[in-house]
Amino acid sequence: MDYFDPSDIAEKILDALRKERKEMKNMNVMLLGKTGVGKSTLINNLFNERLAETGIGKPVTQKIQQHSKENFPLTIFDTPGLELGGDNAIESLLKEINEQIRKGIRSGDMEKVIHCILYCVSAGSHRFEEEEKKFIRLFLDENKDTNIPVIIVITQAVSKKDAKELQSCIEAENLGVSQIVPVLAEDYELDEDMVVRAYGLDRLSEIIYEIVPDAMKKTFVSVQKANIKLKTQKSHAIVAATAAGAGATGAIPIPFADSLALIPEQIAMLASITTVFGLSLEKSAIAAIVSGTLGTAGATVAGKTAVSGILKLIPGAGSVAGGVVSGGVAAALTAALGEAYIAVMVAIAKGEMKEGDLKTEKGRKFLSETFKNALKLKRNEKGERIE
Ligand SMILES: Nc1nc2c(ncn2[C@@H]2O[C@H](COP(=O)(O)OP(=O)(O)OP(=O)(O)O)[C@@H](O)[C@H]2O)c(=O)[nH]1
Ligand SMILES: [Mg+2]
Repeated sequence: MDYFDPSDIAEKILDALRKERKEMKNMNVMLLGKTGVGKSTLINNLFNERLAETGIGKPVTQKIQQHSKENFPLTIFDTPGLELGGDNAIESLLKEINEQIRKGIRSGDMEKVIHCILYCVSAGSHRFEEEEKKFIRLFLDENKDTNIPVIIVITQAVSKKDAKELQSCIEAENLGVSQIVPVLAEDYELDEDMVVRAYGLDRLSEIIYEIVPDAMKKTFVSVQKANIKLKTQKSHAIVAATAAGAGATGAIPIPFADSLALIPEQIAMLASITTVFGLSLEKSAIAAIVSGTLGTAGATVAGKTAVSGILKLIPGAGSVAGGVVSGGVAAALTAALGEAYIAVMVAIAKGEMKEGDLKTEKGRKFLSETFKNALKLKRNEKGERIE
C-alpha cells in the first residue's frame, strides 16, 4: 500500500475481527422461572442479538431449549413453560436441569459449562410463593458443589416499591444466591401518557460481569448491550495498552509525505474495540470511520496533507524529518485514533448514530471533530492525557 487507502485498512480490520470472533469463548446462560415472567424479554434486551426471537429454539431435553445464533458466542438454555405444579413436576424439572448442568461439567469443556443462572421471579406476583421457594431451595441444594452463580432477577418490576418488597421477602429466606436484582427490561406503558422507563439491566450486566469466570468476561462484555460503560472501560484499556506500546517501541515509521499506514497493533486495537462493542459493521462503514478520522484531519485528499495535517494538531509534535515520528507522537496518534473510534462505537451502541450516518456529511463531521479534538489533547509518552 503506497497511499492512504481506507478500504484496505478496513479489510485488515475485518480480518482481525474475524480472527477475534473465532477465538472468542462461548458463554452459556441458563434461564429459569415461571411462564410469562419475562425471561425472553429479559434476554432480548440484555444481549446484542434477540436470541429469543430465533424461534422456539432447539430442544435439548423435554423442557430445556437452546437459543443461539451463528457467529454469536452466547447460548441461552431456556426453560419455557416452567410451571411449578405439584411435587412430581418440580422433581422432574429439577432432574432435567441438573442433568443438563452436570453434562456440561462432565464434558470438561469450558465452553459447554453453564456459566451463570438467571432465576426470574416477577415483581407482579407480589410474593414469593411457597412452591417457588421450595424449588429454588432444592435447586440450590443440589447445585452447591457446582459453584455456578445464581442471580435472582425480579422481572417486570414496574413498581419499584413492589419489587423492593419482594426482594426483602426473598432476602429473608437466606437462600445463598449471588445477588437479587430488580429489573424492568422494557419500557412499560401504564396508560397513554404514562410510561415507566426500563431500568436495572445495566446493573444486572455489571453483576453478571463480576461473577462469571475470568475466561468469560471478554465474551460477556461483547455480547451484552445493557451496560455501555463496561464496553468503554474495556476499550479504553485496550487503547491505553496499544498507545503505551506504540510509545515504547519509539518511532512508528510512517513513510511520510505520501502515505499514512497503520501498524498491525493499531489495526488490532480497532478490531478489538469493535469486538468489545459486539457490532457487526460493514466494511464500508469501517472504511468511512477510517477516512472520516485519519483522512480528514487536515486534508481533503488523502496522502501528504493527511499526515502533516494530523501531526500539526498534536501538541509538541513539531516538524518531522526522516519519515519517522517519535514515541510520544506515535502514542498520541494511537490514543487519539482509539478514543475517536470508541466515541463512534458508543454513538452507534446508544442508537444516536446509525451505521449509514457514517457516510453522510453529519457523520463525517462528527468523526473528524472527534478525532481532531482527541489529537489536540496534551499527553505523556504513553499517550495518557495529562491535563
Ligand atoms: N413492558 C414490559 N413488558 C414486559 C417486560 N417483561 C415481560 N413483559 C411482557 O410480559 C409478557 C411475557 O414476557 P416473556 O418475555 O414472553 O416471558 P417468558 O418468561 O419468556 O415466558 P415463557 O417463555 O412463556 O415462559 C410479554 O407480553 C412481555 O411483553 C418488561 O420488562 N417490560
Ligand atoms: Mg420465553
